[in-house]
Formats: sequence, C-alpha cells, structure tokens
Amino acid sequence: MIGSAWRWRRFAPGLLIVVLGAAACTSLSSDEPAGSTPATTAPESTDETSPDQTNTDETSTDQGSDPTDTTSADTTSRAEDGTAAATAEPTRLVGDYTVQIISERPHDPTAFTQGLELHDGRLLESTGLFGESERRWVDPQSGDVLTSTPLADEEFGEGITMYEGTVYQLTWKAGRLILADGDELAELGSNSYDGEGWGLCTTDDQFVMSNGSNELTLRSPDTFEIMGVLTILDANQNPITALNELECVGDQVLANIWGLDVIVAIDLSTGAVDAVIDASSLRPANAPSGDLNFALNGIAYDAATGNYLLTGKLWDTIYEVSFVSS
Ligand SMILES: [Ca+2]
Repeated sequence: MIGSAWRWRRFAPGLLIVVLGAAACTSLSSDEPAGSTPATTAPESTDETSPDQTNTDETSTDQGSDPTDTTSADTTSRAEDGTAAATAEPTRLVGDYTVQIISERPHDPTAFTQGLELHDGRLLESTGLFGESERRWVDPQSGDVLTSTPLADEEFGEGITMYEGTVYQLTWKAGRLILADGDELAELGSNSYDGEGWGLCTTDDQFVMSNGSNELTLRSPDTFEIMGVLTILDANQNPITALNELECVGDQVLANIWGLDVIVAIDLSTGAVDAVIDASSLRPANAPSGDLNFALNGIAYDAATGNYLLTGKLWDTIYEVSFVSS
C-alpha cells in the first residue's frame, strides 16, 4: 500500500471512512499467482513493486450488506430471458461466487485492458502501456474496434468511465484525468489527481477511483476532488490491496484485484466487502495464469441482461458471465 496514512492526512481529513470487511475472503488465497504475497495483501503498489516495474520497460504492466438476502444468485435466470432484468435493479452480490460462462466474444489480444464499461451497446475500453495506450469504442459481440484515440506516448492509459456523455480516462502516474467526447473520443480537456490512477467508475453522483492500494476515493463529478475514502479490509481486518479495475453497479462497486483472478463487491456506503467472486476459471489459452502481463482486468456490467463482461490484459476473449453462488 502506498503510504495510506499520508493520503489520509493530505486528502481526506475527517472524511476517511474506515470499515471492516464483512465477508470472509478466504477464497483469495487459493487464487494467488505463484510467488505473490499472502492472501488479501496481493501485489502491493509501492514504488518498488508497482506494476510498471515488474516488467520490462517496453511491456510494463500497470500493471454489504444484507446477509439475509437470498436473491443474490438469481441474476442468471432473469438474465437469460433478456427481458425481466432489462429494467430490474442490479442484483446485490452477497457471499461467495464463481462464474458461469454465458458466451465468449473476441477481444483484441494486443489490448492491454485497463478499463471496461458498456454503454448503449458499445464497450468503452481503455488500454495501457507507454506508446500504445488508447481509449476505444468496441463492438461487444465482434470485438471490432469502432473508434479509437491514442494517448500521448508518455501517458499510460488506466481506468475509464462515462458521466453525462463525457468520457473520463486516468493516466496512471501522469496524474492527468482526460475528458473526452463521448462519441469520437477526442480530448476535450483535462483535470488532475494526486498519486496513481488505476480503476475508475461512476455512480449517479460520484466517481469511484482506485490507486493500487486498499483505498477507494469517492470524487466529485464536477471537480474530481475527493469527497471521501473507503478503506477496504478483509474479515481479518487485513487490507485488500491492489484494487484495480472497477465497475459501479447499484450501491456496490466491483473491483478486480491485480494479480489475483478475484473480484470483490464492496458496499459503496460503508466499504464493507459483501462478496468475493472467483473468476479463476476464465483464463483463455493465450493468458497464462500468474503472469501479471495477462492479469484479469476488465469488468463491464450489462444492465440489459444482468450479466457481466469480463476480460483481461492481452486476453483474446471477452467472457459474458453470470455470477453463481458457491
Ligand atoms: Ca469497469
């Protein structure tokens, strides 16, 4: 974790929300890549071990709840008929899940995926690596890139989201939040943030951002200033570090953990870990497990079906999945 105490003082005095994770996260340990740090401490994001430096320069990687809710596994049945879920509220995720593959779609195997969202039948994707980063609109069925705009060579694309028709994209250590046109993806302007930018998503009234630590910042949709901080801990009060790509779904935020084939669902009001999703069964043949260049790193919720589209860095497949209680 990168100096969390420092960030407390600097960014959010009096606003920090410290919450103990409510759900057991025991499944995390079984999904660790070989040689990683224990369980919920995943690969840390210190300068010494940041994703950028775990690889060669050219190919560096970036690398709640209502426990009585028994309806959380019902997404599949509602999703498969494609109608009931279209207007339904997202199913709240509580407990432990695995993934069930509904369909497989092509994904550009050169896309170092850093952010993924579905908007009006198009996938918004951010890709990383210096000199190769882009923001894209992608056909979610064919995987074809419909529109793309490159970033400057010195900027490394990270989390991406859309709010009121404008696209927002993080640039890892560059500290620049790019604002872009929602159709053509042309840059409209920029804002700034301190520290590293990893994942990004939007609720109705706030941005949620990760930075590789176990903290999520809640930010103003107008100024991007920090309004609050969630500190994410497991059931043993250990930090769940390396929170990476995010997806805001209802009153939860889903985060895939860098270096682990695991997604956690976090209560946006308390920071409690409501659910743990084991996605380790998904890796395509071209994405060797344990290689951080091929980390699971893309979550897009499909409100029309209640399913999720999941992919990873350099994966050749996007999986449409439902989450199944385990
Ligand atoms: Ca996402």
